[in-house]
Amino acid sequence: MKKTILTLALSTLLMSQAFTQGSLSRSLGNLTTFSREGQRLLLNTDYGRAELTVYESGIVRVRIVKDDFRNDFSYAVVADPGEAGYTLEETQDRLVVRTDALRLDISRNPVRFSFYNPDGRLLNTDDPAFGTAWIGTEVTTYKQLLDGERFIGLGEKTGNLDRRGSAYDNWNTDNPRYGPNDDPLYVTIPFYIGMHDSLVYGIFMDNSHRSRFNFGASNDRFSSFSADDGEMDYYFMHAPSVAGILEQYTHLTGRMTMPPLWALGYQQCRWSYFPDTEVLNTAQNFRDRRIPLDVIYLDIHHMDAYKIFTWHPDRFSNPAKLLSDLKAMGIHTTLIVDPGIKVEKGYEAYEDGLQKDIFAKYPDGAVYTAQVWPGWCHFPDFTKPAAREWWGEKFRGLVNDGVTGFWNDMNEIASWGNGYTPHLVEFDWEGRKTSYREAKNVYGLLMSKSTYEGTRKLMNDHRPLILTRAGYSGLQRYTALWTGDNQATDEHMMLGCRLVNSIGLSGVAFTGVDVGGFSKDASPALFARWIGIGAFSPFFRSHTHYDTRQAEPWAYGEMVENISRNYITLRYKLLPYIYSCFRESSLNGMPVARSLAIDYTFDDKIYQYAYQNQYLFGSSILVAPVESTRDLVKVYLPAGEWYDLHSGIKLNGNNEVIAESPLHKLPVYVKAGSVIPMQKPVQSTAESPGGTLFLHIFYGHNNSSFIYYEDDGTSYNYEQGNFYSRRMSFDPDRHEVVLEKATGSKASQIREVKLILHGFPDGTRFWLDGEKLTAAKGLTDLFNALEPGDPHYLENLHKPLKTLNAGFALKDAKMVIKWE
Ligand code: NBV
Repeated sequence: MKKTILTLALSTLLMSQAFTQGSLSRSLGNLTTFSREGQRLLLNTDYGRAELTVYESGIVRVRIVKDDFRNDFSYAVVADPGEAGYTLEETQDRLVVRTDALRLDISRNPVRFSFYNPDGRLLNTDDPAFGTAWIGTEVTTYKQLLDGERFIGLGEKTGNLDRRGSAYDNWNTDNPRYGPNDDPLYVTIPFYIGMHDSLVYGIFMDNSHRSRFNFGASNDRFSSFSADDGEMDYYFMHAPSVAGILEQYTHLTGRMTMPPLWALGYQQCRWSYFPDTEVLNTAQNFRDRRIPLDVIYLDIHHMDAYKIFTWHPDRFSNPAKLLSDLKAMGIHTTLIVDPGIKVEKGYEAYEDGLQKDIFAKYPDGAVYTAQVWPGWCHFPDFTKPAAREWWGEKFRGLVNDGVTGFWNDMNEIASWGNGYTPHLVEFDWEGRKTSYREAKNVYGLLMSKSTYEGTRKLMNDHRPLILTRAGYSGLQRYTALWTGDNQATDEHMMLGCRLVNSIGLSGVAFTGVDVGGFSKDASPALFARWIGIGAFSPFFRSHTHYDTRQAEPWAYGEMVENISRNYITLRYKLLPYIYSCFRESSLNGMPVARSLAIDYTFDDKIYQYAYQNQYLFGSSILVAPVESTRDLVKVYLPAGEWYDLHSGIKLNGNNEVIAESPLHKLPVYVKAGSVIPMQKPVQSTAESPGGTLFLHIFYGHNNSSFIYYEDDGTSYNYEQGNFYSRRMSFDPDRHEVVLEKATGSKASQIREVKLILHGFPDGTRFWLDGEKLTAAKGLTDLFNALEPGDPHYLENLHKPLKTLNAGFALKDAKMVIKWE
């Protein structure tokens, strides 16, 4: 045994020497000197330098350069290092850094990093020969691949949930009609989570140059991450669970502010609804058909010659009137905004932008020009503070007209000629100056930031809906993200679930796809199925290309209209639950659509091809997406017990089940022991849901707790405590559901609570604070989402449910419901 270790150490040493002496690549070499400065440890090596910062006890930042460190600046990271204590031990062959949550070993000859948990179990270690190395300006960190190691995350990336065996490129790209394995797409989130041996860790490489992540593609030796230029700058995170890593990553890169409540309703889009009468007709159709709707989108045809911040004079001759008519119907309007500003004498944004010097330029001072929808355009340099201010202020007219949503498109930057932007175009980068090579991947992030900050201010601190196509780590602070130009195929619908889940694993909770598919015509079946899945997606919007068929929920015949109404209505009933999940995300970074890898990390089954698209919507609802062509599907129910939403039947977890999946029945399950708050259906969030909260309690053997949350839905006053929130927990041992004392300074809208009890044994009796609850007659299961819908659905629903109902007044003090 000893001999093997010795041989290994020797060969490592030889490898590292051969590497540094003869090859094109060069790594750090040996440690020469080091010093400790507060949270930082500075290392000088034969060929470079490293700076380690104990950011938090579970987070260490690693910076590595060949020459000197540059200004320490990031568009992604918003947290400063904390003051977590650590010890430094020096031995002959290594330095050892210890915090409460991890241990970092730094070998001296050569310098390599190995991370351990506090019990001394290996989390992650450099490839002994390569470590961090350069080929020209390209810098790469190589990590040893460990047995059974899996990788998840990296944001908007195609492929499998477990990314082992794949490699990816980060270079924000307008990739129209992308296929299910295409890469890169529109967004760069250079953050992933690795797991093995019941241990998890996260790595975020904060470098916006073109970068590559290799999870053991075509080799079984290392995983690696590299950037074309700049520093190796990565954050190593360790926590006991995936959720803990997400909390750490969103501590670093920020969390979302609460979106407006209306943005969680159903949203209708197409390229493009015009003229104004067509927009109103579409809206009226929703109301006439009793299909709930909160938002309608205006795509590029709303503009005059595609000039941003303008209205088409004939198609939209009185926009303020149109928007107020829509508002009166309870509908918000979202407008598309592209970054390209048309080069045209007399066009205000162009003249003013030139005069204020806000556009990106060539090194010789000429303004960069490329062609896109309006023809030749200039592009604001969003890395320049004055340009961001300028852009934000430009929305004044639109905000005055009543626009409340802003959809940032084409911000990769996309232009004709394959979106090719010459690398030499220069960007301000807060005064430091850089080229497009470094600025491209943050362009969408900063456009969204400018749009968010500008419109929020103009809307007197009411919440705008911001949506973007491109972005970089941290985008969740400003905007929702959709996955761009997908296709109307089953394959894409399933891919969309993986994309949304992966984006959720990367700090961005508010995300969704074009429901129905952007290019190609959806079949009626596909549209119906997709609406079902969309209802359980954080961002719920239908959208389609201009050359596709009519694509509103009623355009595919009566059956699809009914199914759509059913699922959209169910979405609205679930809003108290969904809104509470968004609040959770804004507090701790947990996504709303949760890959099963979050809660069932080491259950191999969830990574299988057949099950990898499944996810939890919030903490309690399991969704098993299925193609539109299948009436039966195999579903994997992870550990625990699960109620079939449709039949009410309780099933054992750790189990593969065959689920019926005709179009009106998306396989959806509720975790036993859950408490799910719901409301009565409404046609939009502008309509009051009344004062009754329907509290669904699903009997089970496990404890659970859920934090119910309300605020005014439109302002940021919740940041000053103006909200209403309370923990609701289920305890099967104590036979109790407890509504903890309410917190926050807002009064609840709820006057009365109705309990809808699922799966309690026959004859169970209930008490509220010692007083017996009587079962009210006539109230049926609120999951009955599908009232006016497909008759077959109704046949099957409820029958096996054991439902007891009782209503009682809500008070803010602690309330205890007991059963026997
Ligand atoms: O603005 C038109 C489209 C839009 O509908 C779509 O959602 C974006 O992803 N936009 C792309 C430009 C079209 C390029 C072909």
